Amino acid sequence: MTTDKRENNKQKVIFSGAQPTGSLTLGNYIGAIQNWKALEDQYECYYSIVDLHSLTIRHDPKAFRKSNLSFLAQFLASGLNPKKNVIFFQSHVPQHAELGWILNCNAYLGELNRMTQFKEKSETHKDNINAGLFTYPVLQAADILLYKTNLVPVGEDQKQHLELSRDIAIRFNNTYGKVFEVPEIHMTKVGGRIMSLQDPTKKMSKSDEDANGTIFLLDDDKVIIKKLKRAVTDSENKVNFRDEQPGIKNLMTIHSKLSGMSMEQIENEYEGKGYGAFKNDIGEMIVEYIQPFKEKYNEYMTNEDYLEAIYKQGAERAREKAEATMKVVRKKLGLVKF
Ligand code: AQP
Repeated sequence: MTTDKRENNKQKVIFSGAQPTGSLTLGNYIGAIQNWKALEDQYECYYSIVDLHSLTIRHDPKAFRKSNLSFLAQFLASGLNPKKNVIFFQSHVPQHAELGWILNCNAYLGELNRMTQFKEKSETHKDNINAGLFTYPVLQAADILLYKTNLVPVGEDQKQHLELSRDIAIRFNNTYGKVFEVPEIHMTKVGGRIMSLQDPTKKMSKSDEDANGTIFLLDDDKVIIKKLKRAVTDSENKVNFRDEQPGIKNLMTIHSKLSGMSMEQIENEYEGKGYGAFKNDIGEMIVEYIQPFKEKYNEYMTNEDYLEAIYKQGAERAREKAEATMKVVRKKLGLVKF
């Protein structure tokens, strides 16, 4: 954050995060991270690698540590400027867990039971339906509310969780007096939900068992082209943006986000050309688009000292703001000051 931004206390606050599981997908990038960069000059921005959320899934600690640092490098490679944005690991700011507990005491079982992501994840991780998976959206509310966040740039899948954060903020403010801002969702008009290349009724996801459905930003170029070639389409053989052709609709969305072309322009461009050329062009477009990302990522990954300096500085800045909020929260709740 620049000094100007810190001095201007009217500056609106942005918070968003990503879980350091595996590596970023094209869905994460188009739906959320690509938009973050555009906000850094107008807002006070907090971007977190939400490592505590990843603990809801079983993991290998050694691989997890590597994945955490890799995510930091991926955030930076996406172009986020660490001077203008506060970039940090969630676990380095203990106030997240503290507020998470407090908000758990202000969230209802009934509302958590309605969360569709919990239902989906319980299906995928039948052997480990832990309490953390269930209360995950409350920790997410804490992540957001801790910074008195006004806007949360996320993909469409997070809409329901954000509604819950708003409800919890309103409930807390009404019960104990105003502390939190009630956050608004900030979503891209096109590309808020990029779908799996193998099942266009399902969102593209890091943890999809079928890796062919997901483009990872760190995939090899050849793998990307191959995944595009295998993408599920239909037998219409017409590039049209319509609900009856969900596979093509998804590919057109990706095309439009990367080329800047409208759906109509894309339809005209591929009229009479069939799907082969269309898929191949998108594959090449993705490869070209993420080339600079990959180069920067490789540079950052060779410099662990630099990564450490960034996350330490980010944690300090985040803690300062988080602690200021927690002081008020503790007082409102009647907890004795230490
Ligand atoms: N398919 C998607 N299309 C658009 N936006 C998406 N996001 C995720 N998938 C898509 C947005 O990316 C941001 C970071 O997501 P996350 O790391 O918190 O995890 P997630 O939403 O649970 O995404 P994944 O990829 O599906 O992860 P796993 O498989 O680990 O659960 C969020 O803003 C999200 O909306």
